[in-house]
Amino acid sequence: MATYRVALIPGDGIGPELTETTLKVLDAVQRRFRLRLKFVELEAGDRCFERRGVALPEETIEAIRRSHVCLKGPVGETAADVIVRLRMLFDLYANIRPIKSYPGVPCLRNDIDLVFVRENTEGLYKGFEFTLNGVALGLRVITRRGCERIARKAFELAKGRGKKLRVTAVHKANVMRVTCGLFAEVCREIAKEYPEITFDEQYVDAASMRLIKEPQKYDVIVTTNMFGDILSDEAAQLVGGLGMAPGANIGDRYAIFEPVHGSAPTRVGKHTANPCSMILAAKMMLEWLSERYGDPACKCAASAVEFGVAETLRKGLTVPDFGGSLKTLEVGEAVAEEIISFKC
Ligand code: GGG
Repeated sequence: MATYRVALIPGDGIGPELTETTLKVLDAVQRRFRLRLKFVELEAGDRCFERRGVALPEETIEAIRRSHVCLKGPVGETAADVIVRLRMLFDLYANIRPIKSYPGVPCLRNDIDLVFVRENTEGLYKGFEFTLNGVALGLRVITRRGCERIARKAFELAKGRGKKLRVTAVHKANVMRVTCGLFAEVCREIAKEYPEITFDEQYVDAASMRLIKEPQKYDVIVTTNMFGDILSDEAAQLVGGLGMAPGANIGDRYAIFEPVHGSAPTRVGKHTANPCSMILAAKMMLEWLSERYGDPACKCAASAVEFGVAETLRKGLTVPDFGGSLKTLEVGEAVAEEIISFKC
């Protein structure tokens, strides 16, 4: 039976509540399937900064390096010092954010199933910002290599999903002719390697509108860093909000899984936050482990977690935001129960 070392960062705000809940789910996974997860709890984020004057300590970075994978809760004001930095340090160039409607969740339509493939290490989030003679400047970095690898990731993902076989590149090449121009040009080039996949392009402003008008038409959306961050929050609202939005930061060697949202400080201690974002991030983590290590137990476990989430939502076993009466941790317990009876 395989054992995986998981670097675990509970984070800030509602992060520890979501982490405790997700651990309940992963405990059921280990009881039901032939796999072991050895968690190594690590510090990072606002609380860590307040206590130690550093948001991302060296030992956290080193522990992630020594782990098979990392599962991270949300962090607050220090997001740029933690997750944005980790993406650069570990070259986690692909930010995968699925947007999917689940039965029982109040959402715009019940047939939404799309995924954002957001470039994660370049663009305006590179952090090249400075002031010069009273003028604040930010550099937007777009490289051919960065565009090639994210575009290829998007096409490979579309092929693997085998659904609508469509990749939509979202950019603003009519205005940002050089940076978005390069991104669009490279996406078109890579599209030629995948003749079985329909490729189209949309300007980011039009895409933000069409996401609301006809979200069911999208399959895989590939885009640059900041556009992807903004559009994926917008799209999450179509399927019930950020509580339903998991995310993966993936490179060639390392991967970090997290809920898309922030630390929601105003909700701390109420125990009403929807934990599905982090539970579904754990499902993505199991999927990645299954692919990376060729482990069928992880694949079954990932399916079980998604089944558990879908079943509990369908039965109304959810938090008050979705009309249920469960606390955050109780949602995890309900998902865990479904996992124990899941047939792979
Ligand atoms: N709007 C959701 C949120 O606050 N997410 C945390 C965040 O800002 N993460 C940085 C990123 O994903 O680039």
